[in-house]
Amino acid sequence: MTENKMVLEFVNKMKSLACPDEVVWITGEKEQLDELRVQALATGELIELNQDKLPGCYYHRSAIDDVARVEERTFICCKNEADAGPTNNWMSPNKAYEMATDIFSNCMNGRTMYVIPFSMGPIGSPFSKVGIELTDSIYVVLNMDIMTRIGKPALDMLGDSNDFVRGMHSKCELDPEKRYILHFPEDNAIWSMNSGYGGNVLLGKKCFALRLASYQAKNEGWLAEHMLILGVENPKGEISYIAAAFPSACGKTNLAMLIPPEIYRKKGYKVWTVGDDIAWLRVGEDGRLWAVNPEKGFFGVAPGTNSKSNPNAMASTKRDTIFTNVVLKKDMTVWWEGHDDPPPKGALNWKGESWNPESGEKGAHPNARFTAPAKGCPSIASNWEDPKGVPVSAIVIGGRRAKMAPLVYQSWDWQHGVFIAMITHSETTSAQVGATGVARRDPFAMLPFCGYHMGDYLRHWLDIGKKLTDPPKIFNVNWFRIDGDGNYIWPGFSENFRVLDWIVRRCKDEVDAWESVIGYMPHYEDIDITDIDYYINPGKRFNVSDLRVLLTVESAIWREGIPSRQDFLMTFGNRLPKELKDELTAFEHRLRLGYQTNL
Ligand code: OXD
Ligand code: MN
Repeated sequence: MTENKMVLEFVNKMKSLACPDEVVWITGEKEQLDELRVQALATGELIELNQDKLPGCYYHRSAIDDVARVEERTFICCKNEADAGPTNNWMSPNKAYEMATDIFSNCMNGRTMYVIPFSMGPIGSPFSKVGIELTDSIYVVLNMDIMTRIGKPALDMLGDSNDFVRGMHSKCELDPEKRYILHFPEDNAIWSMNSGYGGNVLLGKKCFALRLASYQAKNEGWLAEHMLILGVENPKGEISYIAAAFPSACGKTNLAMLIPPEIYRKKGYKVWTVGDDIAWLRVGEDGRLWAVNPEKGFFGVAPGTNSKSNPNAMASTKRDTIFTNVVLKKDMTVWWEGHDDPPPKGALNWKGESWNPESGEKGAHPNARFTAPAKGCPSIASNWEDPKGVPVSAIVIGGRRAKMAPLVYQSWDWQHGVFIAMITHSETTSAQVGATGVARRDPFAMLPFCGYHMGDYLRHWLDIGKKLTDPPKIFNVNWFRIDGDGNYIWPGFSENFRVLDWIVRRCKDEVDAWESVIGYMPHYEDIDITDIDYYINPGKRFNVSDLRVLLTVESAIWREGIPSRQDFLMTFGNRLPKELKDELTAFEHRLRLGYQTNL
């Protein structure tokens, strides 16, 4: 399929290590993928769903101890430990290769090695990059087909270049003790072993499009970010694009596919989806920041998705979708907690056991996923595959904070925006193994995904800002504040449009703001709460006093955070950009002075 010597050499080298019975090159042609699907159905790796109700849809169950990203077992293997920085696990490349060579040795005996050439980004776009993933999993091949542009076109785009990511994955024995996700940024290589969970094994996604790409982006002068991309169309037909970074399972997919509340729809507002998880961003010749979604599908969290929280995701998953770890109903359709339909009787839970909804046990795993093609999403932007990308007017940073962080605020400028992103806290979710609800600082939602020293990464952000003559404005949002009874104060979901509207109007200089200690805040009357729908708790009415709570800057609580912010910044040592240290000093000074009014 290719004459690229480096590609052939890589495949041969890995073949002699893993010793598969057979090597199959994935061309991307339908017949080949259909044939693989038949094989996966025969072994039980996939289960066919009801093709009348869910055409082209299949079901998969992972091993029960292999359901999320393993951050503790994810390593950046660069020569110099200091270059991985304080937020990454590090292993020396020699040790990592030695250990992994041992684990991979003969791991594909009796199996087939699939060679998947793939492009991250539209074929032919100047943003796009090629990878080759070797795997012994048909589930991986079929998911990569949904999530990336696979096969011959990717190889043709590569030509005889050596600029491709070398990805090696094997399920091996799915042994959690030997599960490792190893990144070699200096070799453009990823080795992933003993897992079958998407985030660990669809190497185009987190491993390449974020960890390796962020390293490449630093060297080549662009950005690879954990961001959704959406377009807000106003009644005049003007579209403003927003790129938004939120940690895993904090609603990026829902925000990317949002349908505006009725009062806005009636006026002619629309939201267009460009991407729901990853953005590659470059400085354009016009001095603006341009964004491309390098993926081709959505690997979304199923629980909580329904026709109220995300009708577009529901529609996207009606065909050609792979469901993982959800509930399998008797009629061979699927269900999860938070689904529109009532909990089904006589169904199997995500572990394949018969499940009684009254047992109190969850039927779907909280990190159960759907892999759905982006082109099936009703809100997909007509230009989502435009090779030149879309121009970004606003960057939004978000976290999941029960307290303190207000609904929305805006940075003074780019540098202050990078500072805000740096100190943003969020609580952990089920997308990663480990305790949920633990607050951690997660700069740009990149904590688990930055492939190099986070201090250098923040410096790179500052440098990019200097190249932009017309930079996006930077905002922070928090949809997750809770009241004294533990209920969410803000209704979220489509009602988040009310905040997006303020953001877009700020970008167009159409609305004023007041200066608080943390940044520019909206005046209450500028967030329209007319007919706001509190559907997650229909007994509750959202009113202006709730909005006041969400827009109050509690300086005293921000002040209490001073030591922890300082400690976090200290971890970057001398790689912390001086500008950000100065921002911290200025921020603390403002907090000590305690100036703030809500007027
Ligand atoms: C994801 C994640 O799958 O962030 O997108 O875990
Ligand atoms: Mn993600």
